[in-house]
Amino acid sequence: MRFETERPATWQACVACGNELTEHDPRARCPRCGGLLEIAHRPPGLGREELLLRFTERRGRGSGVAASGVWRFREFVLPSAEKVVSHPEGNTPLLHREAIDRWSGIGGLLLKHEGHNPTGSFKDRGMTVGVTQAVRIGARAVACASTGNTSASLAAYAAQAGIPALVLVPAGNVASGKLAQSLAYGARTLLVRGGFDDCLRLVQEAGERLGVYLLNSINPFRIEGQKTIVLEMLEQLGWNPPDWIVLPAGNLGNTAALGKALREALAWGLIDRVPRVAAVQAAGAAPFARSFEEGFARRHRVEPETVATAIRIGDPASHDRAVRTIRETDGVVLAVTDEQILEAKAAVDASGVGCEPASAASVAGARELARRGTIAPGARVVAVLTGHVLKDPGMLLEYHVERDPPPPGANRPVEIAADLREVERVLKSLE
Ligand code: AN7
Repeated sequence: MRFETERPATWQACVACGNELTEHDPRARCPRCGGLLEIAHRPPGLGREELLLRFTERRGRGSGVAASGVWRFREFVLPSAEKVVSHPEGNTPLLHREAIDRWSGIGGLLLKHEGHNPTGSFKDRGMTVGVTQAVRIGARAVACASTGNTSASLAAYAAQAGIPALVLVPAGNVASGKLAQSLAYGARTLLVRGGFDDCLRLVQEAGERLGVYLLNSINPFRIEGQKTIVLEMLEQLGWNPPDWIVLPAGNLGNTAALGKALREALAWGLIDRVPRVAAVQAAGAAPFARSFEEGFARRHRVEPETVATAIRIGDPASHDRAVRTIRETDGVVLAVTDEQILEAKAAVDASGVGCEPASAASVAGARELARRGTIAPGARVVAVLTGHVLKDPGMLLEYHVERDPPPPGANRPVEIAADLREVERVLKSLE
C-alpha cells in the first residue's frame, strides 16, 4: 500500500520494493517481498536553528529521559513516542589523546566513545528505541541473536520494561563480560552450537512462527536510535562535519544507521556536506570488504574467524543498506588483521582510554588508511569506539597474563610477599 492522504509523522517503507507500513506494524520484514524495512519521517517543519537549539536545550535538563543522547534528537528518531524506555543513554564523549595520534599517524584523531553507554556499548542507543516500540505494540516477549553486546543491551532494556527476553548467542564465542551481563539482567540465554549467522537465522524463524518481537538490527527502530551517534558527534563538532568517520563493521546495522543519519542531516539542512565513511572489518570476517573490492558487484558469505568476537559475522544482514552508505558518502571498506586490531587495542588501552577488541578495528583501520594515503595528511577524522574495555576481560588476561612468550605490550602482574622491600624493588624498576 501507499499512503494516499496526508502522511503520518512516521511510517515504515520497504527498502527493496517501496511498500509502506504503518509505524505500529510489528512485522520484521516487508510482507510483500521479504525486504528490509526502513523508518521514514515527515520533516519536522522547523528551521535549522530552532531544531539545533532544541537538541542542546534538552541536554541541559539533567539526567532525565528528555536529556538522553537519543531522545533529545527525537524529531529524527521517533517523534510520536510518548512513554519511552530510557536508561538514559548516549551523551558519550568525543576524546582526544596525543598518544593515539602518535600511534595512528593522524593528528587530532577524535574518538567517539560509545563504551560510555549504560551497558557499555553503542547498542543501547538502538535498544532504547527498539524496546520502546516493543512496549507500544504490546509485545509479549522480545528476542535477538547476538555476538554479545546486543544481547547485553536487550537484557537490560527488557528488564526495565518488564518484558521477557530471549537471547541467542554462539556457544563459546561470546566475550565473558557480555555473557555475564545477559545473565545478570535476567534474559533467558541460549548458547547455540553454531555461529552468529546460525543464531540470526534461528531467531528470525522464531519471530515468524512463535510471535516474539525481533530486536536485531534488521529492526528499523533500532537503526533510528543508532543514528544519534552521528547527530551527537556532529553537534560536538559544532555541526562542522569531519572529513572521515571510521567505524568497525560486522552485521552492518551501524554502517547503515550512520549513512541514514548523514542523508537526513543533509536533507534537513543541519549540515552542508557529508563526511566519507570508512567501514572496517576483521580480515577473517570480511565479506563486505571483499564485495567493496569488486565494486559491490555481488554479496559474499564467509566462514568467519577473528579475535574480535563482536564482529565475527560471515553473512551481514544489513548488506544492502550499508552499500548505500558507502556509495552516498564516497566511502571505503577495508579489512585489518587480528594482529593490527590487537596492536591498536593495546595503543588505545595504554592511552588510558580503553576499548573492546572490535572497537579497536576502527583505530587500526584509520591508521591503515592514513598509511595508504587514502586519509590525507591534515584530514579531520573521528573513529567510533563501539564498546567498553571491560567487555572482554578474558582476552585481556590471555594477552597480558597467560600468553607465552609475552607479546611486546604485555603488562604482567607481579606477585610479591607482603613486604615493603619488595614494593620498593618494583618501584625502582619503573624509574
Ligand atoms: C563492539 O551484539 O552484532 O556492523 O550482536 O558489538 O552494526 O553489527 C555487535 C556488533 C562493532 C559491529 N563493535 O556493528 C551484536 C553485534 C562492537 C559490536 C559491532 C558490534 P554492526
